[in-house]
Formats: sequence, C-alpha cells, structure tokens
Amino acid sequence: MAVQVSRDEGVAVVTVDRPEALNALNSETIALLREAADELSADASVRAVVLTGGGDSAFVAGADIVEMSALTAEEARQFSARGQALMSAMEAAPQPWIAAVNGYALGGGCELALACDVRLAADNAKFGQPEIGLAITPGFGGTQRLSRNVGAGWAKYLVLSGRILRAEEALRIGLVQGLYPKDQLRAEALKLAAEMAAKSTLAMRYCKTAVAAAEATDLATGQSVEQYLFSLCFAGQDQGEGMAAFLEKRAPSYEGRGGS
Ligand code: CO8
Repeated sequence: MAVQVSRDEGVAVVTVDRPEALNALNSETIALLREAADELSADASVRAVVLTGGGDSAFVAGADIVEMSALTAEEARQFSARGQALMSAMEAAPQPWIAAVNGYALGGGCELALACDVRLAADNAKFGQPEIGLAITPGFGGTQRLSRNVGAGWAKYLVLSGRILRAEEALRIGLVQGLYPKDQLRAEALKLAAEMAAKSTLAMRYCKTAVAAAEATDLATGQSVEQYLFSLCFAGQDQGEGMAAFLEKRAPSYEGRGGS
C-alpha cells in the first residue's frame, strides 16, 4: 500500500510509501491519503497525527510526473481539485497534523507539508516548488499556502525560480518550525505529537479554528471568532479541569467534551 497508517497511544503516523517514485503523489496515493485523513478525523482516540515519507531520502518528491504528463486540461483540473480537497481536509481535521519532512518535499510534497499544522525537518530535507521547470504552476494550493506561511517575497522567489532550499534555509524563512539530525527527526516528531495529544482535544480544535480564521478573515472578524471560541471553552469540562490541575499542582485529565 502506498499509504500506511499506524496508531499508538493517541498518536497516528501516516507514511507515504512509493519507493519507486520517491513517494510522488499519483491519483491512487491522493485517494488513500484522503481516506486516511477522513478516518483519522472521525476517530476520537487519535489526538495527533505525524505525516512522513517512507525510506530515507524523500518526504514526497511532488505530484507524479508520469501520470501528469498524459493529463488533458480537464483531467488536470480534477487532479488539482482532488489534491486541494485532501489538503483542506487535513487542515480541517480536529487533531494537529505534524509533517516530519525526512528528505525531498518538492512541488506537491511541499504543498502537502504546508497543509500540516506544523513542519519539522531533518537536516537532509529539501524544499521547493519546481513546477515552473515543467512549464506548470503549483496546483495543490502551493501558491496560496506558501505566501501565507513565508510571505509573498519568498513565495515568489521559490515559485518563479523553481529553486530548491536546504533545510537550514527553510528554517530561517519560517517554512519549518524545527530542524533535527536525520536520525532524530521521527523521535522529535513523535515527542511533539505526544505533547499535543495530552492537551484538551476541545481546546485543540478551537485553537486550530481560531488560528485558521486569521488567514480567512479581517482582524475584527478573527477577533470575534477568537472571543466566541474562548468563551466556548468555559462551557466545556476541560477548562475547569485544566485550571484545577494547575492550582492543585497535578497533571490534568481531560474528557474533551463540550458543554451541553
Ligand atoms: N513523479 C514521478 N516520478 C518521480 C518523481 C515525481 N515527482 N520524482 C522522482 N521520481 C522517480 C524518478 O523518475 C526515478 O524513477 P526511475 O528510477 O524509474 O528513473 C526515481 O523516482 C528516483 O528519482 P531520481 O533518480 O531522479 O533521484 P535523484 O536522487 O537523482 O533526484 C530529485 C531526486 C531531485 C527529487 C528528482 O527525482 C526530481 O527532480 N524529481 C522531480 C521533482 C519535481 O519536479 N517535483 C514537482 C512535480 S510537479 C508537482 O508536484 C505539481 C503539484 C500540483 C499538481 C496539480 C495537478 C495538475
């Protein structure tokens, strides 16, 4: 299977595994990833997700160029739409998604990492949107999410040149949030996932929604989204438990339930 999913103590690991094509995304892989994203979103026992690539040289080396080379314009639109829907499903997931970028994250691979909430990279990781070199634009949301993450200047630099960034440069411009020696990346991603998995699932979901509103709305609307989500935390049970645990100097035990 080109996509494997494992679950352990509230953390799921999703691995894209097509060693013959450096984990490139063909239609089948996109469908399997979408299936996995939908299943994990519906599984309340999964509280954080780590997404990575199989093997040790690639996260995902892009959309599959063999498959794309034969597409008609309408098929290309549908391919782009299915890829974009996958990225949106990951963003809308109730749990945090952490990309553990263990090698090439190019084209659709960089876009897949950008659809995750947080990106951690190995020191051998490489990032870029090389589509211009194939005479196409990015098509899985890269032109949109890249500027939102690193600003229009860096987005244009990458999209217009097709140049590839090393992991240290990706860290410097804020494309990734952490950089680790290759053999430590997985453990670090799992450690972050476990920390997030221990938080209130209710507050986690509201935090994701509130930060997403910053990109989708003006400041006043975003602040009112924040205000209502903040108040909703007080209608659930986790807020009382979180604050009591702090005051009683003990670890909290969350139920993740909203108020009735
Ligand atoms: N698609 C299909 N096969 C690939 C891909 C890919 N994206 N990347 C690598 N492969 C294959 C190679 O063809 C090769 O296969 P084979 O052994 O049969 O020749 C195998 O994987 C190993 O690759 P290399 O021998 O090239 O490995 P190197 O270590 O020499 O090079 C690179 C690694 C630099 C990553 C190189 O493989 C490369 O440049 N790959 C292509 C990167 C790229 O351009 N990605 C962007 C693709 S476009 C895209 O993602 C658009 C997304 C939006 C689509 C919207 C819908 C229309």
